[in-house]
Amino acid sequence: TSQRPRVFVSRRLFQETLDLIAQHADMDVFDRSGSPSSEELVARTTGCAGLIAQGTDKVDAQFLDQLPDLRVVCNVAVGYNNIDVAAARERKIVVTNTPDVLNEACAALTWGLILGVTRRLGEGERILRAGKWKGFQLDFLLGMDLVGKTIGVIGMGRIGQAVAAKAAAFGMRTVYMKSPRRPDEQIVGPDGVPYEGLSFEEVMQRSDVITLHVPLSPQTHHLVNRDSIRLMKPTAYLVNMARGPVVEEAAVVSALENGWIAGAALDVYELEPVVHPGLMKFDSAFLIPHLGSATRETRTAMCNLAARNLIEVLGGRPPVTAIPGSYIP
Ligand code: 8YV
Repeated sequence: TSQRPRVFVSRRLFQETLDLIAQHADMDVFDRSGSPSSEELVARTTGCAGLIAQGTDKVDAQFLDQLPDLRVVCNVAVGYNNIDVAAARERKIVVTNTPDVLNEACAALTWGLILGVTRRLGEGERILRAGKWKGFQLDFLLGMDLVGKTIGVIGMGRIGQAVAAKAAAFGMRTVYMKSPRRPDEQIVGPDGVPYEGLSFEEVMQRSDVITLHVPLSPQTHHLVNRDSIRLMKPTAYLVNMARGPVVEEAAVVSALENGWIAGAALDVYELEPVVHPGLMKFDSAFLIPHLGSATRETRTAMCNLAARNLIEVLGGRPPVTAIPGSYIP
């Protein structure tokens, strides 16, 4: 007799999020660790009006064609390169993401990556844990000062601006890549002073730290490649908190091998969870496993925002945070 919509939740969520969804829908939850295969994702979403998805669940035309009852897909991620937004729009399916709630967590850990690679934290910890520390030495594990240096933000959106907002606290000057779509836009820092907007090439050439915060799209795929990485100073560091394929990993390996750059700090990889074996060879690579938004507070907020989007759309109301270009009923 239940008229409640059915939904599939493709990963374990927090209990409070599940409780929220359960007030409004009958749900099936993928309750194992890991991810459902694409077959299982289709099978368990069949007959559902809603899907709570992860950034690694591929939601394309072929997937959607198998799910005629689907009305809304809610990504637990700000990135939505896993979703074919146009294909969803053609099928009148709403798609949502989780912007803003993760800005501070991602920005804070970007500074963690910057400090990690410029101050050689990974190397230091490995030496200490291996029992190889010989005691204080004036010339041991020397890094680079941030004060007085320039940080170059590629992708000055919500997360990029949250990163830039902390740069002055480290005594750094900020430059950023002007959006090719909005060349006249001025972006102002917390002190009311506009940051210096430059071309991609100028940012690569002038910065001591390059930090990437662009979405993955055909335009940004391998934006940092063999050619563009050669624009960087040999003393500069590359940081990627965006999406793996924005960087050609093989080019980073060559750059570390040949001393084209001083180091690289990566949170995301081209073929997660596979990491290019070449990167593992270099202490100048500081590598962490896709942890940008991974705090209890932020992940809870992301899951709850995805649930709110689901509930709003299934209740016949507009979503809270639709992906740009989404169908809106
Ligand atoms: C997601 C992320 O949790 O928000 C994003 O875009 O990269 C992460 O915070 C991850 O994509 C899994 O959905």
